[in-house]
Amino acid sequence: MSPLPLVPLPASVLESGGTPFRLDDRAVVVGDEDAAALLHRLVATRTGLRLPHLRPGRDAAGASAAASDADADAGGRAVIDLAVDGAGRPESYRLTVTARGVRARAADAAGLFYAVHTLVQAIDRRSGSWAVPALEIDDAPRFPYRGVMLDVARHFHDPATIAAYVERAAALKFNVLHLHLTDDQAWRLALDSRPELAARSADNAVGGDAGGSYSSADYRGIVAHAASHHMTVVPEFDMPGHTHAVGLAYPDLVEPPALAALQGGPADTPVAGEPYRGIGVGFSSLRIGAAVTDAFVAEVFAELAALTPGPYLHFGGDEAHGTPADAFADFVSRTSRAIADLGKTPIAWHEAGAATGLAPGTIGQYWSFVVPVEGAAEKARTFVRGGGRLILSPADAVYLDMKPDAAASLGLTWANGPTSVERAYAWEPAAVVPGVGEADILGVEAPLWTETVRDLADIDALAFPRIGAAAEAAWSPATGAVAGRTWESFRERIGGLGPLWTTLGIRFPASAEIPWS
Ligand code: TNX
Repeated sequence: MSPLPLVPLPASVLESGGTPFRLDDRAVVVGDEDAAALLHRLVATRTGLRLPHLRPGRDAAGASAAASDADADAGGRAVIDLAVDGAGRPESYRLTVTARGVRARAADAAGLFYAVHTLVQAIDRRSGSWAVPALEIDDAPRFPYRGVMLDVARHFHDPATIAAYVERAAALKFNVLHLHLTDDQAWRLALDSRPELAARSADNAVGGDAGGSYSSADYRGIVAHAASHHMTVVPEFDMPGHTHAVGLAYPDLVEPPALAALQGGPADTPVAGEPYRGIGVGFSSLRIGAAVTDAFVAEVFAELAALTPGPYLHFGGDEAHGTPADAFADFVSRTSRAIADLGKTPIAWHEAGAATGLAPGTIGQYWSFVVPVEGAAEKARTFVRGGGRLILSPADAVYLDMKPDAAASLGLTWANGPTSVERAYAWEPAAVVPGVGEADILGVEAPLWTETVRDLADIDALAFPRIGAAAEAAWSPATGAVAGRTWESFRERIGGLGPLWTTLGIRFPASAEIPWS
C-alpha cells in the first residue's frame, strides 16, 4: 500500500490500521479559532465539505466538554479538536486520528498550523468517501530556519504573487521568506531615505519586461501576510556587487562596470547609468571606502531594520567579481557590523567568509554545490568559527531556478543542471561542508532566482514538485534516520499530493519521475 502523502515527512508516523476517521459535514471543529478557520477553508477547498465550527461560549454548550473529551460531543458527532497546549519543542505538534475523532495538540500557534496542514494532506477518499486513516503523528522540525527565497529584482513579483508563494511554502512547513530585493536590474523597495533608488530603476527588468516596486506599506503588508502564515521575512539588499541599479540614482556610489568580470549569459554589455536588462553577473561594485558609500549603506540598512520585525537582515556579498579582494573583505566586515549595531543578525552569501572581520554571529548562506567547489567550504566555515551558523542552499540540489529537465522551457542550467527531483531530494545537510555538523546548521533554504521567471505560473512550474524535497531536507529527520525518509517513499508521497495541489490551484508540472495519483 502506498504511504500517506505527507511532505515533509513527520518525525514519527504510526498508522494504527484501525477504522479511519470518516470526514463529513457532521464532524464538528472545536478549539483554536485560527486553526479551525484554516482547517475549514482547506477542507472546503479539498473536499467541498463545510465543517461546522463550535465557538466556545457562542455555539452549542457542549463545545468545551467535547474539546476535553476529544472523541465525540454530546450529540454523538465526531469532533476535530485543535489546541495549543504549550508542550514540546517550538513548532512541534501531536496529531491523533481515530474512527471517533481527531485531536491536535501543539507547542505553539505555528505547531498547530502545521498540524492542520498535515491533517489536510492525510485526507483521502480511497474508501469511496472522505476519510483520514487512523494514525498517531509526533512531529517537530529538524532545523529552526526553513526558507524559500524569491528574487524579485530580476523580475518584479507583485504582493499578490508573493502572498500565493507564501501560502504554498507555509503549507510545506517553511517558516522564512527571503526576499532578494535588489540586483543589477532594479532596486525594488522604495525607501524614504533614498527614494531615487527605486524611482530610477524599478521600471526595469530582465529582457525589458515590466518592472515594479514595493512601497513601505506594500512591504509591511507582505511581512504581515507572511507572519499570519508563521513565516519571517528576511530582506536582502545585495552589495557590494549586484549594484548596477544603484548607479542609476547615485553614479558617485558605484565603480564603472568591470566588463572583464562579467559572467554568465546572455550577458548584454552593461553601460554605466543605463538600465541593465541582461542576466550576466559579477560586473558591478559599490565604490568601497568612499564616505558617500558608507553613509548610503548606513541609511538603507537603518531604514530596512526599522521596517522589518524579524531578526535578520541579509546584505548579499555574492559574486562581487568586480570588487578587489581586500576592498571586499573590508566592506563585508564593516557592513556586517553596521547591521549588528542595528540590533539585527546579519546574513551574507558564503563568499563573505573570505573576510576575517565579520560581526560575531554573522550567518552564512552556502550556495556552492553538494560537494563544495573553489574554496566555498573554507569560506563557509568562517561563519561557524565566528560564532554564527550556516544556511544551506547547495545550488545543484535546492536552486529551484535550475531546469528540472532538459526539455523545460524555463530555468537555467549552470549548477550541473538540469536538476531532477531525485537530485533535489538526495542530499544530506550535515554532509555538505566538512567540519560543519548538525549543530552548526541553522537551516536550509531553497532560492528561486527569476531571470526566466515572470509570474506565478512560472514560479509553480519551476518550484514544484522540487520544493517538497527542500521542505523535507529542512524539516524531516536526516536521510535514513526514520523509515520513509527515502527517495522511493518521497516520490510516492509527493505524488499523492497532486490532487490537493490541483484543488489549491498550483500548476505543478507532472514530472515523469513521480507516480502522480
Ligand atoms: C547565482 S547564487 C547568483 C544569482 C543568480 C543565480 C542564478 C548567488 C548567490 N548568486 O545572482 O541569479 O546564480 O541561478
